[in-house]
Amino acid sequence: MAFENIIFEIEKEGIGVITINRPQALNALNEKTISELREAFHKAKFDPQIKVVILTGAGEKAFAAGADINEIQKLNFASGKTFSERGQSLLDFIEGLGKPVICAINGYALGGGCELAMACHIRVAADTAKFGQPEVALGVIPGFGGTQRLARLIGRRHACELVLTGNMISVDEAFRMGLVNKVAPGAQLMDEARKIAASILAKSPLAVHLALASILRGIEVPLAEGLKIESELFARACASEDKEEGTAAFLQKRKPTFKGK
Ligand code: CO8
Repeated sequence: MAFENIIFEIEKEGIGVITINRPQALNALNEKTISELREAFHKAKFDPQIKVVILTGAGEKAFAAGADINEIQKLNFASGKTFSERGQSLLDFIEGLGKPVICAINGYALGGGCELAMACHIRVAADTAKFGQPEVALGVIPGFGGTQRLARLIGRRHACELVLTGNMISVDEAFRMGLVNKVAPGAQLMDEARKIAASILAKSPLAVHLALASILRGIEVPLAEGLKIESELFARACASEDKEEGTAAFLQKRKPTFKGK
């Protein structure tokens, strides 16, 4: 597929890999890159060949060093609001893709880059990665969901420190805070992400889809409502061919062959 600022590939076994490819600008997210990411994730959502997406950055230095500061400099009240809303809607789309998205963070994940990583479902980071929300140093605030997702993900205490100081943290600190799931040596980062993808791909695609929906829908509502959502989705899983196959395979001591139905 012909993109200028990203690479979109479909690997064997149902993995779509989207790579932000502006290493000369540390993969900063300009308008064009945001549009291309939107298009690629749209294709990934509706391509039945793709069951899991891995999102990463080109080069060894950065996953994404934020929104493009050249563009931020030109924003005023109205265009700033539109820019923020466009970024937020891309990240909402990724979070609600309906398929697992694994973020392989190969270097700096700053500002919009950290926000993009947070919209993914699982984050694996290179041991050289650095994280931060440095927007206040530029006189702005996180605008792609950072003030919201960060506090939900790692709690108000750590979120306030990161957003208010704008300081960068190491991957070890990010792991301790719960911002990343796993840390791997840089050279093994993609293999680690593929390992997680393979583990998901071996399971029922329908159950994975329903489980993800249950987590994402349930987290924003009171527990009692979340439990209702879970029961409904559990019932849907119980009525599926995958549940027949999964339980039969277990009882017959064989590997299941799931159809995603
Ligand atoms: N935007 C544009 N260009 C960038 C960005 C960026 N975010 N980050 C790096 N670059 C460019 C540099 O300008 C430089 O370009 P050139 O070679 O042409 O001079 C090139 O990438 C390499 O960068 P450095 O020379 O700076 O590399 P260093 O290794 O010295 O430093 C850093 C690496 C520490 C990552 C440094 O580049 C840096 O601090 N970058 C900016 C990080 C930042 O502040 N990010 C937050 C941006 S704001 C944001 O993301 C807001 C999101 C929500 C927006 C909502 C708006 C309404």
